[in-house]
Amino acid sequence: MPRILMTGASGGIGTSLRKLLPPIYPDLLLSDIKQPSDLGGYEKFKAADLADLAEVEAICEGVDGILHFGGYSVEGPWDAILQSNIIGCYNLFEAARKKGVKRVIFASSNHAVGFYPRHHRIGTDVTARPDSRYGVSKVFGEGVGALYADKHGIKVTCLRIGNFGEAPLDHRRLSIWLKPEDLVQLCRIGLEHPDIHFEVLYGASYNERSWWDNHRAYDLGYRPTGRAEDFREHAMAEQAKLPPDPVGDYYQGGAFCSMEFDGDK
Ligand code: 15L
Repeated sequence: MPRILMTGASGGIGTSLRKLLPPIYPDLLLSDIKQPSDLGGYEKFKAADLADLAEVEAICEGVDGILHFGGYSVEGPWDAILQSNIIGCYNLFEAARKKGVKRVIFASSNHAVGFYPRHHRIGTDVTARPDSRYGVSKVFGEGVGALYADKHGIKVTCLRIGNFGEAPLDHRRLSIWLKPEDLVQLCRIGLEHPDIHFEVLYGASYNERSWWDNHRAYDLGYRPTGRAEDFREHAMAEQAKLPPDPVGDYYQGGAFCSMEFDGDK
């Protein structure tokens, strides 16, 4: 039975996956800088600060595969991004190498490519166009993942996650929504598929308005069950409550693009 480590266990994605993963991976070790407030007696948890290599090595001991959801999950001050997503991500891969971890799933983000316009359909092989310091850190993470796959033989899957949740929240999220159960499928592909060396996949459900060519995920067996259009009315009603955002509404990354924006469209 493989031992799986999930970082970011107290975050949004981690909180949801803590409930969905145990039937598939009963030997699940949870980690975060702080313990989840509702930790169950049956759950195993070890705290670690990603910015501290020794602490990260300690949680990687005896682990077969890592789901790396830890780190700063939105745009933020440079120092916070630097500690959690740059140093923290490097530490995660380096600790994995030292401890002989075979597979890593890295939670990348749509914000690694957020400055592609919405009318531009992109695959996973496009040049990075990050829309924020956060997006830059995700490009960095994909780069570190590629290095550790090619140089050290770790099987790495980077998931450019759209918007994770029970339902798409607005017009933009109809294109990028990711249902929790579909993320579980993608994690399983990364942890189990025999053909993985280094992959970048989009973390999106079956969204008719998608801007992304995610055929590689489908080739690896991905069959999403979430359909964003089933929530269209609700998402559009929520969109109607939002003020217009000429920059954010033009680019894939939405408000991450318009934040601090003083460029030219
Ligand atoms: C992300 O990468 C963030 O983690 C999440 O909070 C959302 O902002 C999401 O992208 C999104 O683009 O909607």
